[in-house]
Formats: sequence, structure tokens, C-alpha cells
Amino acid sequence: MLTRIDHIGIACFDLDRTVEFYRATYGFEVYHSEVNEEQGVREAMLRINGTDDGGASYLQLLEPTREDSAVGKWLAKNGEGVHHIAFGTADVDGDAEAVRGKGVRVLYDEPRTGSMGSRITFLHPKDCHGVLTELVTSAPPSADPSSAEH
Ligand code: V0V
Ligand code: CO
Repeated sequence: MLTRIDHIGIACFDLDRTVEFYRATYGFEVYHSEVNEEQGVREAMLRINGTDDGGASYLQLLEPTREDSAVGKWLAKNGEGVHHIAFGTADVDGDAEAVRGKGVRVLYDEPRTGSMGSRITFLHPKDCHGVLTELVTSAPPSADPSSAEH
């Protein structure tokens, strides 16, 4: 069951300058940052609020690490802006299978590693009325690297 907005993914050309915009304009601070080589992104998670299932909602600022990555290609075509939305679930495997069963293309056979040790998969935007949609199961608190190092 999808229970919350986990994050909104925002593509940018310059992560440091974009982080500074969100800090200076709204006061949002970086909760966690990492490079995900598999996805080809350098990213910063700005924590917006906690949610009643123990999760949280974030803005995920994404800078490509290579031009042929998903975000690199998208930026070249569209410029900066909202790239995807992500719904949080306790069971990304089960929910991905349920969605696949409804005829929506799920991009990965098995969920892959996402931000802060989460498990993620994506639904094809052409099957979701133009919205690239991600499903996320957060890492259990003990496995959350942000608890040791943000
Ligand atoms: C592409 N399209 C999009 C889109 N990206 N539509 C809405 N939102 C997007 N973000 C449209 C595009 O305009 C084309 O439409 C069509 O889909 C095919 O796009 P393409 O440019 O030819 O690109 P493809 O097909 O090579 O790749 C598109 C997909 C790719 C969605 C398959 O971006 C992908 O695999 N995304 C999943 C991985 C990802 O996005 N990773 C970065 C975030 P027309 O022109 O044909 O009408 S990593 C992340 O979120 C992490 C780590 C995390 O949350 O923890
Ligand atoms: Co994401």
C-alpha cells in the first residue's frame, strides 16, 4: 500500500547552487547527500517533514554524473525542473507486482538501491499520464547510513 509522498525528484545542472537556493529561500537544510553511480546521479535529500508511519517526505535534488544517465538525458531535453515523484510503501516488491499486474510497465525486475539504503523501482512515465513514478521502501532505521553520517 502506498502510504505517503516519499520525495519529489528535481533535476538540476548544479547541485550546490540549487541546494543553496532551497536553503536561502526556504530554510531547508541537506539531511543527506550521496552519489549513486548506478543511477548516474549526485543527490541531496532535503527533509521536509516526518510522517505518521515513521517515514518522512523529502525534496531530492539530482545532478547527473554523466550525460547518458536518465537525469542527464532529461535535462538536455527539458532543462531543470520536476523529474519524478516517489510514493513510499512498506512493500515495494509487492506493490510493484500489483502495479505490473494492472498493465503498467515496471522498469526493473527487482528493486534497486536508492537514497539512504532504500529499495526503489520506477514506473514508465508513458503508462502514468506523463509522470515518471518511483516506488520506495525506506531502509530500516539501523541500516540508514544517514543516522551515522548525513
Ligand atoms: C523521459 N520521459 C519522461 C521522463 N523521462 N516523461 C516524464 N518524466 C520523465 N522524467 C519521456 C520522454 O519525454 C519521452 O517521451 C519518453 O519518455 C522516452 O524518453 P527518452 O528521453 O527516450 O528516454 P529513455 O526512454 O531512454 O528513458 C526514460 C526512462 C528513464 C523513464 C525509461 O529515464 C529511466 O529509466 N528512469 C528511471 C531511472 C531514473 O530516472 N533515475 C534517476 C533518478 P516522447 O518524447 O517519446 O513523447 S535516481 C533516484 O530517484 C534515486 C536514486 C532515489 O530516489 O533514491
Ligand atoms: Co527518486
